[in-house]
Amino acid sequence: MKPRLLKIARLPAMLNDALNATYEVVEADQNGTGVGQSTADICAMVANGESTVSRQLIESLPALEVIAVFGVGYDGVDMAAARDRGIRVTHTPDVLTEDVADFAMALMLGIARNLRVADRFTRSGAWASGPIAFSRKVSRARLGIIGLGRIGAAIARRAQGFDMSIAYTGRRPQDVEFTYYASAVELAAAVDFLVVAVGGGASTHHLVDAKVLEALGPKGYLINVGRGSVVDENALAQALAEGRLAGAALDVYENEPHPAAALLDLDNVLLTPHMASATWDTRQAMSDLVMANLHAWHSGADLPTPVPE
Ligand code: NAP
Ligand code: 8YV
Repeated sequence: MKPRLLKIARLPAMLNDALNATYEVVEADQNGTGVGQSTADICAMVANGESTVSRQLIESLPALEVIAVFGVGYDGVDMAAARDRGIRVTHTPDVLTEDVADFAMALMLGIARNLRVADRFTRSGAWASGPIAFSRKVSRARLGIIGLGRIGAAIARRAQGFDMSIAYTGRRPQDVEFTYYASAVELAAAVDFLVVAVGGGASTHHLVDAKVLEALGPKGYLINVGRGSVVDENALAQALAEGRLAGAALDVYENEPHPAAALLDLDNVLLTPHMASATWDTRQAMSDLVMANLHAWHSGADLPTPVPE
């Protein structure tokens, strides 16, 4: 008989196929609701960056031993509850870093150079009535990165190719050539483009609030490829609508899959559906890593990529 696994994420076919070959897969929504009554022998779970694995869900699964997150961010998992039960948690670091950094650059260029408006302008025929309005130069601008981790550092490397000056904030300065600011407000005041590359959780909740947006100012741009919870989305929508911020490009939101309604009609906003790591190559690599972690857990071997805590 196949072991039973709970899946609380929409996963690519390549991973679904691999899971189905080894497990009897039980499905529920991204919070684990709808899992039904027969939970007693579920021993493994697969979640993703949009899932919430609450203490209540963990406690409802008495045989659960491992949670494999299809993604690097595991802020959705109640780690204290997992620890209390001795449940192992794994994630997929490194394999997605390049794609997410590439996408951050795409968002930065896209919003600064007004690609969304330009596409509509070209298609609608408005071009025949005159040229499009000027946009904002990215090369040699000042970039600020919140969270100089794997992804933040990869963004910095790409930005060096654009001759941008680079500054960052984090919990502590690192041994790097970039300028460190102790707070997000100080960083925001010193840059043109502020990129969020930090994960979610209590310590980063609304790290980008009204004060940070004010410091970034009417010529500043915010890009978020980290987590929606890091940015106060209502404060952001207000600042954008009132011209107190030049623009924003967001891949992640406080309440996915529902961006704040106030953002939807604004032209100075570029919105994408949490897709920064969604290329064929990377999704294959993430799928392989999820399976490698599950196989290792199953055979009692060392887990390839346990979460660091
Ligand atoms: P990482 O290597 O752990 O980097 C996170 C960085 O954030 C670390 O350098 C850390 O630096 C900093 N940090 C942590 N807590 C902080 C705090 N309270 N205040 C300020 N800085 C803090 O992780 P990663 O692989 O780069 O991934 C980062 C995040 O990107 C993930 O957690 C996930 O949320 C997000 N992500 C999004 C997508 C997407 O599809 N949009 C895809 C992949 C990942 P210090 O320790 O020096 O503070
Ligand atoms: C994925 C992510 O899109 O790695 C993360 O933390 O948020 C993304 O890579 C996500 O896990 C799939 O939903």
